[in-house]
Amino acid sequence: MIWAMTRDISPSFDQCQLTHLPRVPLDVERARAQHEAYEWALVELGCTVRRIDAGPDLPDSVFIEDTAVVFPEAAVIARPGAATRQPETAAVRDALRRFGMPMRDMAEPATLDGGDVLLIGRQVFIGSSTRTNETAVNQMRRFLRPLGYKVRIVPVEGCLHLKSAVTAVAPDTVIINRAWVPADAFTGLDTIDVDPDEPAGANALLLGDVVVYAAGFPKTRARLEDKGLRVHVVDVDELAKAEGGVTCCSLVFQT
Ligand code: CIR
Repeated sequence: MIWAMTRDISPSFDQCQLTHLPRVPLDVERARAQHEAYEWALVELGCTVRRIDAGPDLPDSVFIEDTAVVFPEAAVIARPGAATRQPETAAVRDALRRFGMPMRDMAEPATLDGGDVLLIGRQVFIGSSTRTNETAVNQMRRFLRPLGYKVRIVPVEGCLHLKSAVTAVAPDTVIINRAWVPADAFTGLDTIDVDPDEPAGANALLLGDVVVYAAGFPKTRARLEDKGLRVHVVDVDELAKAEGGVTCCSLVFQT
């Protein structure tokens, strides 16, 4: 069974953290409608969605990807880099525990947002960003080496997370904005560049052989489709005003 854990949008969503975008008014109801449509897209693509309640005082809690990284063997509970986001992990830990999976907790002074972790096969790329530090990378290495994963640290600049700059669109292919992340970190994989007019277009959620992708990047979408990839478009522009994308609104895992 493929699960997608999501989290409701908080009534305090408009107080979200922002790093690279100016603060603009957020329409919480519109964001809710887009979030629900996103959940239905995941259902259509074969996921069983489990939505957990929002924290009323946790503005960014909809961006559940940042609170944990779920590997087939164990879940790692993150320690988000923004202090306001650290209380988000408790409810996610409880929800994941119900699946009976082994759990590991990142420990202070490590900080890591799940948006900085890109898993491709047995390779784990971790973005060194404003949210994720080297201590976290070392802790991940200690958790993951015995499981046979190779951990690689990748510098990220100009955007929030590693997965703002690069994500997988097929088992051996990434979509990338090489202005934000060095492409040579991904040698051995095929790369598709974002269209220069769409720098934020590198965030895609690969579900089986379908790429879930934001409607806001039509030129980059054409590049994906030209490569023969199946793309399922979702409209998430209200969530994007809070610096969210398609990966960050779910934790997808298999049991
Ligand atoms: C934040 O700054 O933490 C949120 N406003 C956005 C988080 C987006 N997360 C992600 O892309 N993984």
